[in-house]
Amino acid sequence: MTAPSLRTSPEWKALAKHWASLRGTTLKALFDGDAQRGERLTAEGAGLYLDYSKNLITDETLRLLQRLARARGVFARRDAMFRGDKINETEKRAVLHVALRAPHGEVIRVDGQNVVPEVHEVLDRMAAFSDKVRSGEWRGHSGKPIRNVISIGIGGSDLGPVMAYEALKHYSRRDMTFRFVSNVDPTDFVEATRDLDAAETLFIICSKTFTTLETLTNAHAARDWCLQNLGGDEAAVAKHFVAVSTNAEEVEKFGIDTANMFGFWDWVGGRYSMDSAIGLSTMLAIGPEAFREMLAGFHAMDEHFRNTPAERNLPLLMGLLAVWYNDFFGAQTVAVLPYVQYLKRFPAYLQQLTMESNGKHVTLSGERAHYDTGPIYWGEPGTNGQHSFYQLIHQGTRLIPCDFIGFMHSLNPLGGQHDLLMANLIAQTEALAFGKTPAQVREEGTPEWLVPHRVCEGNRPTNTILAENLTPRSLGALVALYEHSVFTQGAVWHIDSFDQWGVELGKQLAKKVIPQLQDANEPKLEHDSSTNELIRRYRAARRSTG
Ligand code: G6Q
Repeated sequence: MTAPSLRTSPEWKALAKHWASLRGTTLKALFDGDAQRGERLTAEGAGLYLDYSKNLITDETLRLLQRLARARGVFARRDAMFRGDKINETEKRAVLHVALRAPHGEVIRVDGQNVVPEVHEVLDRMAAFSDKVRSGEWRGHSGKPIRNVISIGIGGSDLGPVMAYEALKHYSRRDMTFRFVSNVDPTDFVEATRDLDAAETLFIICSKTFTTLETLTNAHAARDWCLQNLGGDEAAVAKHFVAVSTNAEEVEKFGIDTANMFGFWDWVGGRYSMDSAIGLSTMLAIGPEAFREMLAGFHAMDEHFRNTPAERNLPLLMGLLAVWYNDFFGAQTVAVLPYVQYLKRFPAYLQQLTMESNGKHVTLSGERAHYDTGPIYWGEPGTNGQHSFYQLIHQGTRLIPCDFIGFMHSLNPLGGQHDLLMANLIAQTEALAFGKTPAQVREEGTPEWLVPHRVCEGNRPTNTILAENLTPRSLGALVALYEHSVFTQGAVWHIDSFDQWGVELGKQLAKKVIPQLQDANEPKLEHDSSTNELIRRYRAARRSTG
């Protein structure tokens, strides 16, 4: 079925007209006109508080955005996802990361089969394994307990685990070392292992397909390193390697006992897999109980997304606001600014979640999308970013909607530092919204020639997301919030948020270039002149270093 064109739909046209009518409206005027705005335009769910009052919206905007969501079938598509329908149409797969955190007893069917018991079976095996490793019962080849865990994976099999490990470090086993290797750049592996004792090191090879070049290359490097350092006995592999994959055959070929393989399913997309067995490193770090707490946080947000009316539905609101700025204001990016050092890898994680999901220019019906889809997500923790790129957000020529994320309590209280941190978060949203007028600048005694430089126009929209504490549970809820916001955006745009065909081409071409770099004989190069020359230069340099 061909979807009705988004831009010509009455709901879109109404929003375009409404957007034009808002021109000139300031956040100051909106707040002046409604003393309760900062309390009214807020919502809570799954332990998170969202203040979306500092957005360039009115009640009418919200009404029209919700109407758009309905007309675009967002709610029907959401229900189809939770039901296990194959909404990843280009790969003909169900999209069921929500099943990964479904409690015992829930029934979610894929091709007639309830998948929830399988999910719990894997979770239980992960828990049993984690307990063994954490207690020291699991021994390495030479009889030593495991003290180091290295997770090898890339993309969706790496970014989530890295982010979760950093985010939940406070809850992790501090007497164990956790590292992550993703890049095919040998430096990544060498630096991760240089000071470790192989006898105490466990590798988790995380690869859904178990065919990914980078991961398999690093996994082989790990095996060689282990064998070299453990006397060359192949039997060591069974004690120092486990796999997380959907591909038992390839795992076995690599030499990992499939008894030490933790499975997941084709209905879990890589970038939606940190709460599957791909999160085994997270479980080893924080323990099975805390991991289940994280799943409970995810699930609480799933339930919120599924059951809460549109006007109080956090992911829906955030997704629709992202559409609003992306398509009507022409905003190209969204900044995500966590005011918590533990979330330093959260923006990198979100980059993949958002941009691999919604970076599509073709709709589900195969037509070119005549509107902008996925914005660029980026960010850094506050307050660091304030001393770096915030200048552009405050005074640049581009509109950058920002998500500020903060927690009421610090996990590492130190004097009044947490107050300073949170004061900065709150003050930034105030400064971005209301700015500083020329009159205010003059009042400070600023010479006239400097006045324009010091004026901040304001009207920079922000969301503020607050939770009590950074815990496994609140992290789960936060990640699910963004997952479902991404879903909402993709559903409005009628794109497949769950495929990633665009990443294939580069991989295919690299496969052709590899032998051309390594060939002992001069290869016949038939690329464009730039690519040919880059290959020649690299070959020449490679020859000169022997
Ligand atoms: C994520 C993508 C991609 C994938 C990696 C690793 O949604 O599909 O980032 O996770 O390419 O793939 P494997 O897990 O199969 O090694």
